[in-house]
Amino acid sequence: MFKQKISSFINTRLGFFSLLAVLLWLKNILAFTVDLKVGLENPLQYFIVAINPIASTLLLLSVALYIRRKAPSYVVMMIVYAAMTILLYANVNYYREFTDFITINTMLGAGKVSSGLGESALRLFRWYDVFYFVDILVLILALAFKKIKMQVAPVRARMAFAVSALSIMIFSGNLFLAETDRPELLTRTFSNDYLVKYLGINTFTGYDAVQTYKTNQVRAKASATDLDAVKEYVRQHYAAPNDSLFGIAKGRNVIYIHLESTQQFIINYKLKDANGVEHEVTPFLNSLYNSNSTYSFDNFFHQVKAGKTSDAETLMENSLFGLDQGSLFTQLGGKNTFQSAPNILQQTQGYTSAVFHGNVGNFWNRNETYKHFGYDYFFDSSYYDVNDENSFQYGLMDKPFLNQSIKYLERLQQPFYSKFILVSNHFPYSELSGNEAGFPQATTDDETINNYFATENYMDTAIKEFFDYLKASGLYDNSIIVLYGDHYGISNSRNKELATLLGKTKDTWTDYDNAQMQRVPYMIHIPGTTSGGVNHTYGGEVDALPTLLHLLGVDTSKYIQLGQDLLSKDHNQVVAFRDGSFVTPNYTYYGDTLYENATGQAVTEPSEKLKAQVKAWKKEVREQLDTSDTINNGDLLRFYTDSGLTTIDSTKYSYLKQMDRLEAIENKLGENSTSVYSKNGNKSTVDLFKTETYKQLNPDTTSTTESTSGK
Ligand code: GP9
Ligand code: MN
Repeated sequence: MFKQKISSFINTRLGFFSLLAVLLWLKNILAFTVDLKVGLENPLQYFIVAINPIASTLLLLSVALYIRRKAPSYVVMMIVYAAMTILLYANVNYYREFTDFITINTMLGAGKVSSGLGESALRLFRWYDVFYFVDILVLILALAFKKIKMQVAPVRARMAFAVSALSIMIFSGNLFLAETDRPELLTRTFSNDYLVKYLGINTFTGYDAVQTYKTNQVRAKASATDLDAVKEYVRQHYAAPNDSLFGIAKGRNVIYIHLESTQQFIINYKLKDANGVEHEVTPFLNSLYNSNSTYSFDNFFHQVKAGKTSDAETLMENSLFGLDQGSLFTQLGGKNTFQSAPNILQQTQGYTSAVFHGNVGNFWNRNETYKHFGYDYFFDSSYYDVNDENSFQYGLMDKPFLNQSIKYLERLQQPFYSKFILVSNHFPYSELSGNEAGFPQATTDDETINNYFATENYMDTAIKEFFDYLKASGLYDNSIIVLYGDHYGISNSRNKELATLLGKTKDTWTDYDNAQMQRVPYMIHIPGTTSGGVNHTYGGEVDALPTLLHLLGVDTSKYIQLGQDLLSKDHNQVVAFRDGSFVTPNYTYYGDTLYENATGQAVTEPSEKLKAQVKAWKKEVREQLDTSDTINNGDLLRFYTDSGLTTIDSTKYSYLKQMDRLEAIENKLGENSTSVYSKNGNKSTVDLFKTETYKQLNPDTTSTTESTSGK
């Protein structure tokens, strides 16, 4: 009886439509259960993934319901159905190889990408993949042999419209839940994983198509002549290197250590525990900071916006800003031409380059962006042993991360330019568990603040272990090690709570203080030199690249870089924030208010002279930001030839099977191989990395906190 009802329902157009919708939903569930590991963390996320295909499936299929004639209506339904299946399956297959989803650019560039599609799609085939397609054949046969009858009477227009409207309602609900779980999803677009997890494959593809269209429009309008103003800006703002420091680190390996969410206030900070005993939070970083082999900066500001970590990377390695909205990495990273640090050093000094990061490669679209930056290697979480014990939401914890990186680091040909992106000091600074627990907590009313010190302390120990390895392996002496905080860790909304720990009070805390809190550490450690010290120059992340290149003896005058060498006598100390606010040594302009640094008070009645000065600063800051946007949005570096650099062909880069590549290079070079491994008589130096837990290092301390989170 029931069976009969179903089969007669399927013999109606609406019934057939429903059947297709259910089948597609099942295929999505299959895909997300077996292959698409988008990191589901809570019941709400499971629920969202379960509903995310529904809205788009109904909407696209409902197009056929508006067609009155029988055959065309069924044909359109089947075509839409097959197309959605193909899109889903193509993504599943692509994900198996690249742990990422197919963007419009990937589709357009498919012919150029040698791996991943076509031939390797076959290799990636799994037996159960037949479930994606077998039903299409069955349905076609069933229709052809009239096992499923096609209804002649059309669906009423009102009904078709109701289905479309329903799909839009479901979509709104879906989006609402997505934004509840992950605020700013669409404005910040963290990664394709995130978009697919929350919105489904179809919507992701549609969203990506719109974004791609928009960027292509701007790009199409840009031309080489737009570069004239940019070149003029760069010419006027060029700061010549300091002669006594130019080239002091020439030919050395570069090791960048990206200090996640680390602010300058943590340097030399001592946290009082419940008994009033002081604990130095980052003893190792402090020793570097205070060393005369380190050029340390105490007025160095981050300049990121919504792209957070990725913006910091953009700034540090390109001397360009991130975008005013969203992340440059996700929007343009896989499309634009860049003249980034790894590329410049490769082409002018023969450096090999590599990034190490314990999170999935598609976070912030790094796997694509790094190719455009010219990174030879990118070791993402797929290269590490990551499990529930040693990782958290954003990937591998810093100690195992640095430890496990050695087996790759030692195989790089020297000199190398490398970047280690730490991550365990990431919001929400969850309590450390087991043997890593024990560093005291602060006792404010804000949990996030309270545990920040413990994760900072953990990171500090991880860095010390890494330095010990560098010394033991001999890498230390011929390297320049640069450490920088990427952005604030405690947001402005929490700063009042933090105030008490900084010797200030909640009531007197203002936006002036918020602005000053945007300082992040910037330390250039050059073993063997003794002319370092704490430099009070005001500067920001945009200034890092020319600073580094000059130390490496690279002339930067022919590159399009918007920052200035911090060690140059010509360095201009107006530090732009991405929203147009700024800090200078004597004044701070933040949240539309001008403050005097000496008093921290708002300047309510500025003199005419000061007014004119502020106006000039605002203009200067705007010009720097606008120049950056013109370059990035118009992809202007594709027209820039004066640098003498050959444009990167990103399709020649791949981050698969990198160990094979490293070994092949060593073998080919034989005696001339300069990797640490080769120099060590083809023996690994992995054992030189010594790691210890907090408990091992502090056997006397009893844990002040009972840890529950496990991460
Ligand atoms: C993720 C990590 C964090 O891989 O780099 O990025 P953030 O959330 O700080 O921008
Ligand atoms: Mn970050």
